[in-house]
Amino acid sequence: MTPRLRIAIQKSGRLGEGSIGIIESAGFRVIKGANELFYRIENAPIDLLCVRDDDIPTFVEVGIADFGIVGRNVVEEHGAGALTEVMKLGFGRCDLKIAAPVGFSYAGPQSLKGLRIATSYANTLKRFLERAGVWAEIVPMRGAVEVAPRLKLAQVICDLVSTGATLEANGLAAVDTVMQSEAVLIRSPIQRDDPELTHVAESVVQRLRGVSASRGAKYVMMNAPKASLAEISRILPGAGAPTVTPLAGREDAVAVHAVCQESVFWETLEQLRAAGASAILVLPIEKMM
Ligand code: PRT
Ligand code: ZN
Repeated sequence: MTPRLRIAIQKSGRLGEGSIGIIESAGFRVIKGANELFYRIENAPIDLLCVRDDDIPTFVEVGIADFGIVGRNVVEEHGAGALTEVMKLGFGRCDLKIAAPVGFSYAGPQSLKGLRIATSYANTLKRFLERAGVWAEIVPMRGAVEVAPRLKLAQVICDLVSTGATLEANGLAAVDTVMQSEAVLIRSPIQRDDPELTHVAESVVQRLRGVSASRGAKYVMMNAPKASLAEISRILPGAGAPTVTPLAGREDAVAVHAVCQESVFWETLEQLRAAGASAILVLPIEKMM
């Protein structure tokens, strides 16, 4: 039987869809068969191992999976050890934050001294407190951390926050950030000695890099007075040197094309217009390598 590469992904939950989405955007066709543990990739020797997110670092570490897609927060809590973070994938963004009842006076980690802090991220919090040289009592919880202060289980919590709605609904406010997180691709320290698999692994990395680079990136075109080229380059978000080409019959103006790595907002277009640009087009980019 020809060997197949394995990528561990979250079975369901917040990262499940995004993980399958990015793999499909990379041109790998996912077949969800009757087997709930494995999904097959139809057009490459790859299987997706669908598990709980907390188990992904272990599976990748011991080489049961060659790659994993998981929140950086989960890797950090597990301990990165020999795992390599290959790249950020641009979805599942959230922050691990310290939050306290509204009105709590916080002047840095020192304010946590001697308090009880409820969290599902005991290891990560412990390292944060150690770095700050602060001792506090960590109260480990599996879930519903946000109710701990109301139940007098802890004065403060350390939990993931994305919109902040959960904190607000529980009368809490974020006071500090322990770490920023998003879905990342991790790679096993155990390389399988098979040239075909090495080739497939490289293709996975290259294609995912291309997909995450092209997401959010836009191709921007416009006509612009030669005199405002410098200003226009400055306004274009995350663009390298733009391509500048002559416009037929126009001495004073040029066509400007640029790939913008960051979001292009209406405000950006207004600024470009104010700088003299006209006929501005913003196009999506499908693939990038
Ligand atoms: O079953 P399994 O163990 O696989 O899943 P799980 O329940 O442990 O994890 P899941 O699916 O909830 O989250 C998976 C990953 O999504 C996390 O490890 C993070 O990397 C990422 N992520 C992104 C989040 C959030 N945003 C998030 N908001 N994970 C959890 N939350 C929770 C948070 O814990 C809090 O309860 O959402 C609530 C806060 O959200 P807001 O929007 O109110 O701020
Ligand atoms: Zn989990």
